[in-house]
Amino acid sequence: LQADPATDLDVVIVGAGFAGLYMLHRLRGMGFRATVLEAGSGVGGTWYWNRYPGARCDIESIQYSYQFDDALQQEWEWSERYATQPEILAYAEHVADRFDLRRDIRFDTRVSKATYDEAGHRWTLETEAGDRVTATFCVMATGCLSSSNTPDFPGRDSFRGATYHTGNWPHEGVDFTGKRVAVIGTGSSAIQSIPLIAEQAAHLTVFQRTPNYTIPAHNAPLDPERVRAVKADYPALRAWGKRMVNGIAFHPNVHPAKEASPEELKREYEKRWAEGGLTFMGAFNDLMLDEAANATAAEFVRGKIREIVKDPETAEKLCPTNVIGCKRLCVDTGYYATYNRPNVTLVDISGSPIEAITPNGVKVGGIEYAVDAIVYATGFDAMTGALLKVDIRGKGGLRLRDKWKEGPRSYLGLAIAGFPNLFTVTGPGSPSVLTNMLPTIEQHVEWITDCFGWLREHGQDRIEASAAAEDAWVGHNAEVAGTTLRSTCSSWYVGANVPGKPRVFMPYIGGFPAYVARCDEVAANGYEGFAVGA
Ligand code: NA7
Repeated sequence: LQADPATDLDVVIVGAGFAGLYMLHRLRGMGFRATVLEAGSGVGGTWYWNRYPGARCDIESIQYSYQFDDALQQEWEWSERYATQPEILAYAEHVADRFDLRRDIRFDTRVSKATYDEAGHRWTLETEAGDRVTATFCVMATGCLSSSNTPDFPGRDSFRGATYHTGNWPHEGVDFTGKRVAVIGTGSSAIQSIPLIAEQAAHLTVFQRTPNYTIPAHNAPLDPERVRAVKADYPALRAWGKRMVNGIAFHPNVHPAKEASPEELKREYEKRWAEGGLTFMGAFNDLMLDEAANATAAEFVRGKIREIVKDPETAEKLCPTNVIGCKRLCVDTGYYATYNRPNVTLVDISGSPIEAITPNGVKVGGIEYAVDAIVYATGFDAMTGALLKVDIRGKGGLRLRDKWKEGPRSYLGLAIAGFPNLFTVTGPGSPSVLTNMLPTIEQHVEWITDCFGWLREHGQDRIEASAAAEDAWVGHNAEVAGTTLRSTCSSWYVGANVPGKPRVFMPYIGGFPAYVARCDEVAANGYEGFAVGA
């Protein structure tokens, strides 16, 4: 590879979350010169920013971790079944220190523009501070849920109290003691934070546009016996996860709900509810394929809500009516029971949206709810938001924002036609958010870095996805998305939470094994679907 004399970089990586950290480590090991540009003051990405009370991963800690280094996975000790944000952040920091990564990460550096120079085959990245970095390759490791979404309610800035977004929480924490608090939104972030905010606040008012299904986490300290058993053969657990559509090692039921008796349905759902977590959707194999089958799982959860929540009116408001698992299932600790507290009020805004934020609070249906603090748990401009915040310009000055006007298009979720030498980790078109993110990140990083190694071996320094390969991948994505119930509701998977965002099912839903097989096949065939040159 040609090194730029000014910056001497082969690869510039944007983002120091789990993707950027491993990318840097692996590139170094291969002898490439790489630097990471990171907007935050520390590593961890999602886990650096999302510091709201109760923030946890909804994948078990023993599986939500790197596997590229056996000593790391053997030595690191998770304390709970589902790790908290501080513990995951500590893990990211440990990885950065263990592999001495920080010396090649520029913190507090937000990238504003990335431009491809066709003649020189190089990318130039500009930062908000006006610095420039050039490199042969640019890897966007900017995350899927990293660009927060705050609805533009009328009067939003007139509020006199404190305002927070779950995805951008103050590092020093927030004390809600004695305060009247509003939480807007009932997605995963709200569902995790509401029980803890309710314990502190004088009064909590939750504004719910769409109720969500959530399954108890049954979180607990990790059983040392289980940890010992896993660590005795960690590769076996990892390999099992990789055989699963969602990249998580678990036991899905191979039988359809449609053929189960009412007793069998109840037994299986009770068992999964008692186990807790996302694997609830593995209760039967047709839950995401057949509406009638899905309805049996949905009705079971509604039954649980009605059992837990004492006030029948509140319970009904909390009961979702849409397909279960269409939006990402939530995993909670004491969420529904929180509505039994005398200091918690649920306001259903499904029929009457928030009219305005006033100096005193939130106004809905002509009623003003006076509060001291507003928590926006309103989610993210998912998958494309962080990429499009950067003004990315490819061949002929083509802007990614223009290319993706009708929705994101990519080849394998890794590369984009018209944007040579640019790669995205967990980009739209990759299975990313539908899988256990860590193994998916590792697969992407290994595929991309192997590609760089292959180019070097072949004396090449230019690679671009062809429009035909991209079209075929986008078509295949749409086709598989159409086969499941997952694309049928208004979720962030289809960009529905951001007004004006084109409705496209963004992640690849064909499953982790099928995706890996396709990526491997492309590489084995000399990077089929890519144009390669020097
Ligand atoms: P989500 O899951 O996108 O949830 C955002 C919530 O905010 C959701 O309940 C939305 O209601 C609500 N929302 C968004 N805009 C508005 C407006 N304008 N008015 C009222 N309510 C609104 O984000 P999270 O941060 O909770 O979780 C993101 C992912 O992180 C999650 O899936 C896990 O993978 C981890 P809506 O449902 O759109 O009606």
